[in-house]
Amino acid sequence: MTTNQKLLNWVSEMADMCEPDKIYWCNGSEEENHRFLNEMVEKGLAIELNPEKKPGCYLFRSDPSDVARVENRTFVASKNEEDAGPTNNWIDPIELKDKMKKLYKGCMKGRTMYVIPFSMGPIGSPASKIGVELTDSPYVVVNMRIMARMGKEVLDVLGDGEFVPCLHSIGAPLADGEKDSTWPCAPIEEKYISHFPEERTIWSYGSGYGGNALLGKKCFALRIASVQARDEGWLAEHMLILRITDPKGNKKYITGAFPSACGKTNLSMLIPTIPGWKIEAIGDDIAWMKFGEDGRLYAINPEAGFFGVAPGTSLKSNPNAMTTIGKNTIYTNVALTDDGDVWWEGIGYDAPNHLVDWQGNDWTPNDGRLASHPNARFTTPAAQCPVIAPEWEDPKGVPISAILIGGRRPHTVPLIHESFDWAHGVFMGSIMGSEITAASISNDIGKVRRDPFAMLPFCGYHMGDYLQHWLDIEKKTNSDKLPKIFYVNWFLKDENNKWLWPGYGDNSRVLKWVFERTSGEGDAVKTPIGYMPTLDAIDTDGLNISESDLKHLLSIDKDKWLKEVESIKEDYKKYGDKLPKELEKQIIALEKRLHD
Ligand code: O2Y
Ligand code: MN
Repeated sequence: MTTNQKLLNWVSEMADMCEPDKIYWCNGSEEENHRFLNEMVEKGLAIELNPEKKPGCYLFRSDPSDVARVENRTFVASKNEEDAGPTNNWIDPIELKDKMKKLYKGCMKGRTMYVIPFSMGPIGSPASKIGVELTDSPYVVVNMRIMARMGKEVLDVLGDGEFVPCLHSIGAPLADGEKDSTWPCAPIEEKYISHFPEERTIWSYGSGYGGNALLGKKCFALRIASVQARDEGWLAEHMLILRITDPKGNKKYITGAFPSACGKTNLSMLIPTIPGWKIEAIGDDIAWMKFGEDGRLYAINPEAGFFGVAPGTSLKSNPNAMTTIGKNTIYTNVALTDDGDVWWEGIGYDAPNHLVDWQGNDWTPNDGRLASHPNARFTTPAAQCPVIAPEWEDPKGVPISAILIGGRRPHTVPLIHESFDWAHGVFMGSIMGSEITAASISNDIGKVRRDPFAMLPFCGYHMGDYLQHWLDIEKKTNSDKLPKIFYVNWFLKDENNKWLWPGYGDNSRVLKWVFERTSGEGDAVKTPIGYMPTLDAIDTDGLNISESDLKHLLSIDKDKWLKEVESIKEDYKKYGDKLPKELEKQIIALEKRLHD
């Protein structure tokens, strides 16, 4: 097992508090995985899909109250409130631990406590970090096995070293003889997804779903890792990583930060529409970037799988994802067909006449209800992706030439612009975001929710300090070694609310310009907001797009940008004294350039 005394002590202390019936150390083997899956099928917690349609695949249905990350129950409990900043929920760590210890007391009665040693990043890579998750959910175990490297090999590499302790309970103890439900969890007001950044510890209680429960992902690889990255001089980011190859065989690596649900998974594995170009995936959600000896930033994907949104995934939007999820995949909250396959809205073909919906009820097409939950997920091994880059597990990581940032902006922000330099790129990252469309926040419809580097829900410390950390990265190397930063916007609309850019595989046309710019090529004009491609610099061969639409995509409206400046100034107020001075200078300089 292990001789790591700190780990043994912690497991025994947590077991004393949670009082599980049994403790099981996961070895990560195939046999163990099948055993857990079969047990869950036998207990009615999971459904094995038809092996002729979806070999090695299982369907789970969550409780309707436990279907997504819960930002309002996610806490950053730093010692000082100021260190968490205005965009995180803060509770004093002593008070929070007291509260949670009461909930944890006896919370695993009638259940097994699984010990999951896991590595974020390839096992043994100097860029990787180890965590140990304790959980009473076998669903979490089988998902963690896909999303991270887990088991005995990790314990061997850990030795007596440091690990991030991650405690998780679904918060549903079982009394003697009590029948279990199919997705036990605690009520919303008892859910806590808590981070203790100084201690590098995670405590999660009450939810079994996704980012709340698979603690290697958002909790460790972003919230805790962002604090480690700040202290150790690197970047833990909410970014995809892709490899792009030109027709001559030259390769470059690009990362991209986009807010949740902006198509990172699709972009990371897209099939280019321009002949001879190739895109291969390295990661679809998280990038850890550290300096190599040559002064360049190298990225690893700390994850081993994709936890993607099923609805909307189709042969049109993402054929490579559709192939990836054809086997050995865990589906959560999608609909079940009568022949043991899955279906969801936006899968690209009509629903059959009968389905069982995500809540286990009969469903027919004219019911007027969704058959799958909008946040239904697939958990699938990255290694199965037909376009996974061969070096996706290289322990050194891959050298990054360009960083993309972006969001959903139907107006104002052009298809692409490039920063003048690193500091200007950080400014662009600080102002990115999406226009608000959701009816639940209807007062804000049309306003921009700024989400710096897509990290607002995932940064484990003050966002003002985070932006300063990005600015400080420049001082660690020569500026010509740093990636170039580009702001992309696939979501521009015309006055009739029609998309101006086709998106999907045609986004490769924009990536081609990025590739060229990082090679000292690609025509550009200097504008007040950055460098923009000339009209003929974007390859539109074979694309049916009017010149006026292209002009709209590649131009800026100064009046709209002056309004944007006002909205940025307003947004910046929330950082108070922590707004980096450099960003104050950048907004003044942008305003001046717009007036010149
Ligand atoms: O709802 C959840 O628990 C999952 S959220 C998620 C999953 C995969 C990748 N990104 C995200 C996100 O919210 O950014
Ligand atoms: Mn994400």
